[in-house]
This record gives sequence, C-alpha cells and structure tokens, in this order.
Amino acid sequence: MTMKLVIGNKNYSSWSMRPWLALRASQIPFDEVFIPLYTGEADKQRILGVSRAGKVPILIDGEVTVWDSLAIIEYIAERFPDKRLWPEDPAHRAHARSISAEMHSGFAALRNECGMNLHRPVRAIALSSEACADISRVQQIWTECRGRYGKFGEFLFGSFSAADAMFAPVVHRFRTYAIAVVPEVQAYMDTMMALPAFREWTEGGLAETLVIKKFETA
Ligand SMILES: N[C@@H](CCC(=O)N[C@@H](CS)C(=O)NCC(=O)O)C(=O)O
Repeated sequence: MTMKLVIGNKNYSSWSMRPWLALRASQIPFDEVFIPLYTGEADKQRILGVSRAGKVPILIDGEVTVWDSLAIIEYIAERFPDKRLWPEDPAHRAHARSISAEMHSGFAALRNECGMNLHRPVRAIALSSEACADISRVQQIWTECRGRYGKFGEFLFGSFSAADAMFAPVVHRFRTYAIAVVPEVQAYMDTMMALPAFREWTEGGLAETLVIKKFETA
C-alpha cells in the first residue's frame, strides 16, 4: 500500500514542506492528502481524525501513523535506508542531526517574523534583534557545512540529505524577505531552489489560491 502524507497549504505550511521534500527528492512514492489549514472546525476535525496532535504533517504507512516533521523524516530514513537520507559517516550524521534538531526546536523569532508565504512579493521588513541573530546562526550553520562538506557535493552534507529538507523553508524565507546573505549562502540557496522537488513544491504553493489572513503580514 502506498504511503500517505497529510499536508497543509503548500504556500504556508513550512512543516509540511520538510518531509514532503525528503520523500520527493528521494523519489519515494507516496500519495499526498491535502487538508487546508485554519479554515474552521471541519478541516481541523479531519486532521484530528488522523492524529490527535491536530497538526500536519502526518505520515500514514499502513498501520503506522507518524506525526511531526522530524519524526517522519527519521521514519522514512529507517524505512528506506538505501535512500541515504542521513550522511553515511557517523560524525557527519551526528552533525546533520544536530543542525536538524536545532532547526526543529529553535529559530522562533525568524519563524514568527518571516512566515513562509511563497506568493508574498519579495521585500525586506524591519526585524527584531532576535530574528537577526537567528539569521546569522543559520548562515553560520550553512557556511560551516559548505566549508566542511563542499568537496562531496552541492548540498549541506554533499548530496541531498534530511538536513537540507529541514532547512528548505528557510531558503524561501531568506528569498521572500530579501535577507542579505553571504555568497556561500546564496550559492547554497540557488542549489536548493534548482532542486526539482523544491521547484515542484514551490509551483504547487504558487498555484494555490487559498489565503490565510493571519499569515499575510508585512
Ligand atoms: N512540530 C511540528 C509542528 C507542526 C505544525 O505546527 N503544523 C502546523 C502547520 S505548518 C499545523 O498543523 N497547524 C494547524 C493547526 O494548528 O490547527 C512538526 O514539526 O511537524
């Protein structure tokens, strides 16, 4: 039976984007189930019907239900070891897991002030010092990875990995909010934006017409 990934709006749902990208970039077949976010009780109940956590993304693999973006990516990595979603070298893998966990649990100011919104016209906004610190830290993470693993390929750990999937929405945030970045970071962003799976998600998001008012900020 084909796995199902329950996702929210591609335009806004950065957590949905992460496992979707991990699956698609790894060419793992899955069916996509779209539940529009923040439309009211009926759609919320649909999400709750799949996972009592009440949030997307959710992966359904036969009898197994996995919720939360990073847990889903870990599950996929175990289920499809040949896809090498994490780097093979244990030290590189530990590094990839550390930055993925850091992304998953941190960067609240950047997330709050620069929500993912693919159809938002590109423009800069005034950011808090906390958001600026988040941006500096992301750039430090990416620059360090490129410096250490650049010889293996174009992505954070050479070939595409779970870490790239975890940071993918930040690429959109940096682009949309016209964040000034160093050349190595721009080169990495260009690599991500050229990835067919990244483009497919972006095109899907841009084709959506649903607007979530609370996310249409400055
Ligand atoms: N920590 C969770 C966060 C999931 C999350 O916040 N999902 C949002 C959409 S991006 C959601 O489902 N919101 C709907 C709601 O709260 O009703 C993860 O990594 O998957």
